[in-house]
Amino acid sequence: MTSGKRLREGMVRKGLLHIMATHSPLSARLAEEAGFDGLWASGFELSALYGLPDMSLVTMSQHLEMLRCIADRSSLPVIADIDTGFGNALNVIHAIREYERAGAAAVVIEDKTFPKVTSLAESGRQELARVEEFQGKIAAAIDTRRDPDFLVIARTEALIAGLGQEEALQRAAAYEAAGADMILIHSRSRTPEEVESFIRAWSGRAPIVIVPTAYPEMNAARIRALGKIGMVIYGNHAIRAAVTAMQEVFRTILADEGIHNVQGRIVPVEEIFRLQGMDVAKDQETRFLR
Ligand code: SPV
Ligand code: MG
Repeated sequence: MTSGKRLREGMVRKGLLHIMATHSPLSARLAEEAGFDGLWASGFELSALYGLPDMSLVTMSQHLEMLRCIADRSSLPVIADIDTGFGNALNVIHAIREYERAGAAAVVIEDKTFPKVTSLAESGRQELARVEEFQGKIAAAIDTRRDPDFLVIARTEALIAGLGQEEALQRAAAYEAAGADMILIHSRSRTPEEVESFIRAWSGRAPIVIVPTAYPEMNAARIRALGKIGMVIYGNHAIRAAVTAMQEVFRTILADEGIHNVQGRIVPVEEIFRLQGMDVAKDQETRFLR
Protein backbone atom coordinates (compact mmCIF):
# COMPACT_ATOMS: atom_id res chain seq x y z
CA MET A 1 0.00 0.00 0.00
CA THR A 2 1.36 3.46 -0.86
CA SER A 3 1.93 6.01 1.91
CA GLY A 4 -0.77 8.24 0.43
CA LYS A 5 -3.26 5.41 0.61
CA ARG A 6 -2.26 4.77 4.23
CA LEU A 7 -3.02 8.38 5.10
CA ARG A 8 -6.39 8.21 3.37
CA GLU A 9 -7.32 4.89 4.96
CA GLY A 10 -6.14 6.15 8.35
CA MET A 11 -8.56 9.06 8.12
CA VAL A 12 -11.42 6.74 7.20
CA ARG A 13 -10.58 4.35 10.05
CA LYS A 14 -9.70 6.81 12.82
CA GLY A 15 -11.58 9.93 11.77
CA LEU A 16 -8.79 12.25 12.93
CA LEU A 17 -5.06 11.80 12.35
CA HIS A 18 -2.46 13.30 14.70
CA ILE A 19 0.53 14.53 12.69
CA MET A 20 3.75 15.59 14.42
CA ALA A 21 6.24 18.09 13.04
CA THR A 22 9.71 16.81 12.28
CA HIS A 23 13.03 18.30 11.15
CA SER A 24 15.25 15.22 11.09
CA PRO A 25 15.15 11.44 10.88
CA LEU A 26 15.81 11.30 14.63
CA SER A 27 12.81 13.48 15.51
CA ALA A 28 10.76 11.40 13.06
CA ARG A 29 11.71 8.19 14.86
CA LEU A 30 10.75 9.71 18.21
CA ALA A 31 7.37 10.81 16.83
CA GLU A 32 6.77 7.34 15.46
CA GLU A 33 7.67 5.69 18.76
CA ALA A 34 5.36 8.09 20.59
CA GLY A 35 2.49 6.84 18.43
CA PHE A 36 1.70 9.67 15.99
CA ASP A 37 -0.14 8.79 12.79
CA GLY A 38 2.10 10.71 10.44
CA LEU A 39 4.88 13.28 10.10
CA TRP A 40 4.89 16.91 9.00
CA ALA A 41 8.11 17.78 7.18
CA SER A 42 7.82 21.35 8.42
CA GLY A 43 9.49 24.24 6.63
CA PHE A 44 9.50 26.19 9.88
CA GLU A 45 11.30 23.41 11.76
CA LEU A 46 13.89 22.85 9.05
CA SER A 47 14.53 26.59 8.74
CA ALA A 48 15.05 26.75 12.50
CA LEU A 49 17.38 23.75 12.33
CA TYR A 50 19.54 25.71 9.88
CA GLY A 51 19.29 28.79 12.13
CA LEU A 52 17.33 30.66 9.46
CA PRO A 53 13.94 32.39 9.46
CA ASP A 54 11.10 30.59 7.65
CA MET A 55 11.15 32.97 4.67
CA SER A 56 11.83 30.74 1.65
CA LEU A 57 15.56 30.75 2.46
CA VAL A 58 15.92 26.98 2.86
CA THR A 59 16.04 25.64 -0.69
CA MET A 60 13.87 22.94 -2.19
CA SER A 61 16.93 20.68 -2.45
CA GLN A 62 17.68 21.04 1.27
CA HIS A 63 14.08 20.31 2.26
CA LEU A 64 13.73 17.47 -0.23
CA GLU A 65 16.94 15.80 0.92
CA MET A 66 15.83 15.95 4.55
CA LEU A 67 12.42 14.54 3.63
CA ARG A 68 14.13 11.70 1.76
CA CYS A 69 16.18 10.85 4.87
CA ILE A 70 13.10 11.10 7.12
CA ALA A 71 11.02 8.85 4.86
CA ASP A 72 13.91 6.40 4.77
CA ARG A 73 14.20 6.15 8.57
CA SER A 74 10.51 6.10 9.51
CA SER A 75 7.58 4.00 8.40
CA LEU A 76 5.05 6.79 9.00
CA PRO A 77 3.52 8.68 6.07
CA VAL A 78 5.25 12.03 5.56
CA ILE A 79 3.39 15.19 4.60
CA ALA A 80 5.71 17.62 2.83
CA ASP A 81 5.37 21.32 3.58
CA ILE A 82 6.35 22.71 0.18
CA ASP A 83 5.44 26.31 1.05
CA THR A 84 4.35 28.14 -2.12
CA GLY A 85 5.59 25.35 -4.38
CA PHE A 86 8.96 27.10 -4.90
CA GLY A 87 7.69 29.38 -7.68
CA ASN A 88 4.98 29.05 -10.28
CA ALA A 89 3.01 26.03 -11.56
CA LEU A 90 6.07 24.73 -13.43
CA ASN A 91 8.04 24.70 -10.20
CA VAL A 92 5.13 22.82 -8.60
CA ILE A 93 5.26 20.17 -11.34
CA HIS A 94 8.98 19.70 -10.71
CA ALA A 95 8.44 19.60 -6.93
CA ILE A 96 5.65 17.03 -7.06
CA ARG A 97 7.76 14.68 -9.20
CA GLU A 98 10.67 14.99 -6.80
CA TYR A 99 8.72 14.77 -3.54
CA GLU A 100 6.67 11.79 -4.63
CA ARG A 101 9.86 10.03 -5.72
CA ALA A 102 11.49 10.89 -2.38
CA GLY A 103 8.72 9.08 -0.48
CA ALA A 104 6.26 11.81 0.51
CA ALA A 105 2.64 10.74 1.06
CA ALA A 106 1.22 14.23 0.59
CA VAL A 107 2.14 17.84 -0.04
CA VAL A 108 0.72 21.04 1.38
CA ILE A 109 0.94 24.05 -0.96
CA GLU A 110 0.06 27.49 0.41
CA ASP A 111 -1.49 30.38 -1.51
CA LYS A 112 1.10 33.01 -0.58
CA THR A 113 3.47 34.61 -3.05
CA PHE A 114 7.10 33.52 -3.28
CA PRO A 115 9.16 34.32 -1.25
CA LYS A 116 6.85 33.72 1.71
CA VAL A 117 7.10 34.92 5.30
CA THR A 118 6.21 32.60 8.16
CA SER A 119 2.52 32.81 9.05
CA LEU A 120 2.90 33.13 12.80
CA ALA A 121 5.02 36.32 12.92
CA GLU A 122 2.97 39.25 14.19
CA SER A 123 4.12 41.74 11.55
CA GLY A 124 4.88 39.36 8.70
CA ARG A 125 4.37 40.43 5.06
CA GLN A 126 1.44 38.23 3.99
CA GLU A 127 0.76 38.55 0.26
CA LEU A 128 -1.58 36.11 -1.42
CA ALA A 129 -1.38 34.80 -4.96
CA ARG A 130 -4.29 35.37 -7.35
CA VAL A 131 -6.93 32.67 -6.96
CA GLU A 132 -6.59 31.56 -10.62
CA GLU A 133 -2.83 31.36 -10.34
CA PHE A 134 -3.07 29.15 -7.25
CA GLN A 135 -5.77 27.01 -8.89
CA GLY A 136 -3.23 26.43 -11.66
CA LYS A 137 -0.68 25.21 -9.12
CA ILE A 138 -3.18 22.79 -7.56
CA ALA A 139 -4.27 21.50 -10.98
CA ALA A 140 -0.60 21.08 -11.94
CA ALA A 141 0.06 19.05 -8.78
CA ILE A 142 -2.95 16.80 -9.39
CA ASP A 143 -1.95 16.32 -13.02
CA THR A 144 1.64 15.41 -12.07
CA ARG A 145 1.18 12.92 -9.24
CA ARG A 146 1.70 9.32 -10.26
CA ASP A 147 -0.13 7.74 -7.34
CA PRO A 148 -3.79 8.86 -7.35
CA ASP A 149 -3.75 8.49 -3.54
CA PHE A 150 -0.88 10.98 -3.12
CA LEU A 151 -2.65 13.83 -1.34
CA VAL A 152 -2.56 17.39 -2.62
CA ILE A 153 -3.55 19.67 0.23
CA ALA A 154 -4.33 23.33 -0.57
CA ARG A 155 -3.58 25.75 2.22
CA THR A 156 -5.24 29.12 2.31
CA GLU A 157 -3.65 31.95 4.20
CA ALA A 158 -6.63 34.27 3.80
CA LEU A 159 -7.20 34.47 7.57
CA ILE A 160 -3.48 34.94 8.21
CA ALA A 161 -3.50 37.83 5.69
CA GLY A 162 -6.49 39.39 7.50
CA LEU A 163 -8.83 39.02 4.52
CA GLY A 164 -11.66 37.46 6.52
CA GLN A 165 -13.81 34.34 6.46
CA GLU A 166 -15.64 35.04 3.17
CA GLU A 167 -12.36 35.30 1.25
CA ALA A 168 -11.09 32.16 2.99
CA LEU A 169 -14.25 30.23 2.07
CA GLN A 170 -14.17 31.42 -1.54
CA ARG A 171 -10.53 30.47 -1.90
CA ALA A 172 -11.05 27.07 -0.29
CA ALA A 173 -13.96 26.36 -2.65
CA ALA A 174 -11.91 27.48 -5.67
CA TYR A 175 -9.03 25.22 -4.65
CA GLU A 176 -11.36 22.27 -4.13
CA ALA A 177 -12.79 22.93 -7.60
CA ALA A 178 -9.22 22.82 -8.95
CA GLY A 179 -8.84 19.32 -7.50
CA ALA A 180 -7.43 19.75 -3.97
CA ASP A 181 -7.98 16.65 -1.82
CA MET A 182 -8.02 18.59 1.45
CA ILE A 183 -8.02 22.21 2.61
CA LEU A 184 -5.63 23.50 5.26
CA ILE A 185 -7.04 26.55 7.00
CA HIS A 186 -4.46 28.49 8.98
CA SER A 187 -5.04 31.17 11.58
CA ARG A 188 -2.91 33.01 14.08
CA SER A 189 -5.86 34.04 16.22
CA ARG A 190 -5.13 33.31 19.87
CA THR A 191 -8.46 31.50 20.31
CA PRO A 192 -10.09 28.75 18.21
CA GLU A 193 -13.21 30.75 17.30
CA GLU A 194 -11.94 32.08 13.96
CA VAL A 195 -11.10 28.60 12.68
CA GLU A 196 -14.19 27.03 14.24
CA SER A 197 -16.39 29.59 12.49
CA PHE A 198 -14.70 28.84 9.13
CA ILE A 199 -15.18 25.12 9.61
CA ARG A 200 -18.86 25.45 10.52
CA ALA A 201 -19.39 27.54 7.39
CA TRP A 202 -17.40 25.20 5.11
CA SER A 203 -19.81 23.32 2.86
CA GLY A 204 -17.25 21.66 0.59
CA ARG A 205 -16.56 17.93 0.49
CA ALA A 206 -12.82 18.22 1.09
CA PRO A 207 -11.84 17.44 4.68
CA ILE A 208 -10.01 20.15 6.64
CA VAL A 209 -6.49 20.22 8.09
CA ILE A 210 -5.65 22.53 10.98
CA VAL A 211 -2.43 23.65 12.70
CA PRO A 212 -3.57 24.92 16.11
CA THR A 213 -0.22 26.37 17.26
CA ALA A 214 -1.69 29.78 18.08
CA TYR A 215 -4.86 28.42 19.71
CA PRO A 216 -3.68 25.43 21.77
CA GLU A 217 -7.00 24.93 23.58
CA MET A 218 -8.28 23.38 20.34
CA ASN A 219 -7.73 19.83 21.56
CA ALA A 220 -8.84 16.58 19.93
CA ALA A 221 -12.22 16.55 21.73
CA ARG A 222 -13.02 20.03 20.41
CA ILE A 223 -11.80 19.10 16.93
CA ARG A 224 -13.93 15.94 16.81
CA ALA A 225 -16.98 17.87 17.97
CA LEU A 226 -16.68 20.06 14.88
CA GLY A 227 -16.39 17.17 12.45
CA LYS A 228 -14.98 17.87 8.96
CA ILE A 229 -11.35 17.84 10.22
CA GLY A 230 -9.24 14.91 8.97
CA MET A 231 -5.84 15.90 10.33
CA VAL A 232 -4.37 18.03 13.06
CA ILE A 233 -0.75 19.05 12.56
CA TYR A 234 1.35 19.89 15.63
CA GLY A 235 3.38 22.34 13.58
CA ASN A 236 6.55 23.10 15.53
CA HIS A 237 6.51 21.10 18.72
CA ALA A 238 9.52 18.94 17.87
CA ILE A 239 11.92 21.84 17.41
CA ARG A 240 10.49 23.79 20.36
CA ALA A 241 10.79 20.77 22.63
CA ALA A 242 14.38 20.24 21.47
CA VAL A 243 15.26 23.91 22.07
CA THR A 244 13.68 23.85 25.54
CA ALA A 245 15.68 20.77 26.53
CA MET A 246 19.00 22.02 25.11
CA GLN A 247 18.67 25.46 26.66
CA GLU A 248 18.01 23.95 30.06
CA VAL A 249 20.87 21.46 29.94
CA PHE A 250 23.40 23.90 28.44
CA ARG A 251 22.64 26.51 31.13
CA THR A 252 22.97 23.93 33.89
CA ILE A 253 26.35 22.65 32.65
CA LEU A 254 27.86 26.12 32.59
CA ALA A 255 26.27 27.16 35.88
CA ASP A 256 27.54 24.00 37.61
CA GLU A 257 30.88 24.01 35.78
CA GLY A 258 30.43 20.36 34.94
CA ILE A 259 28.06 17.74 33.63
CA HIS A 260 27.47 16.01 36.98
CA ASN A 261 23.98 17.48 37.55
CA VAL A 262 22.56 16.84 34.10
CA GLN A 263 23.61 13.20 33.90
CA GLY A 264 20.34 11.86 35.33
CA ARG A 265 18.16 14.32 33.42
CA ILE A 266 19.19 13.35 29.90
CA VAL A 267 18.96 10.01 28.14
CA PRO A 268 21.97 7.70 28.48
CA VAL A 269 24.23 7.15 25.48
CA GLU A 270 22.70 3.66 25.14
CA GLU A 271 19.37 5.25 24.23
CA ILE A 272 21.05 7.08 21.36
CA PHE A 273 22.67 3.79 20.28
CA ARG A 274 19.19 2.27 20.17
CA LEU A 275 17.79 5.11 18.09
CA GLN A 276 20.78 4.88 15.76
CA GLY A 277 20.18 1.19 15.16
CA MET A 278 23.55 0.14 16.59
CA ASP A 279 22.30 -3.39 17.22
CA VAL A 280 21.65 -3.88 13.51
CA ALA A 281 25.07 -2.49 12.58
CA LYS A 282 26.79 -4.72 15.15
CA ASP A 283 24.98 -7.75 13.83
CA GLN A 284 26.04 -6.84 10.29
CA GLU A 285 29.64 -6.52 11.44
CA THR A 286 29.53 -9.99 12.94
CA ARG A 287 28.05 -11.47 9.79
CA PHE A 288 29.93 -9.69 7.04
CA LEU A 289 33.26 -8.26 8.23
CA ARG A 290 35.87 -10.84 7.35
C1 SPV B 1 5.41 24.90 9.21
O1 SPV B 1 5.49 24.18 10.21
O2 SPV B 1 6.38 25.14 8.47
C2 SPV B 1 4.12 25.49 8.85
C3 SPV B 1 3.13 25.71 9.90
O3 SPV B 1 3.94 25.84 7.70
S1 SPV B 1 3.31 27.35 10.44
O4 SPV B 1 4.69 27.57 10.81
O5 SPV B 1 2.41 27.50 11.58
O6 SPV B 1 2.92 28.24 9.36
MG1 MG C 1 5.67 25.94 6.60
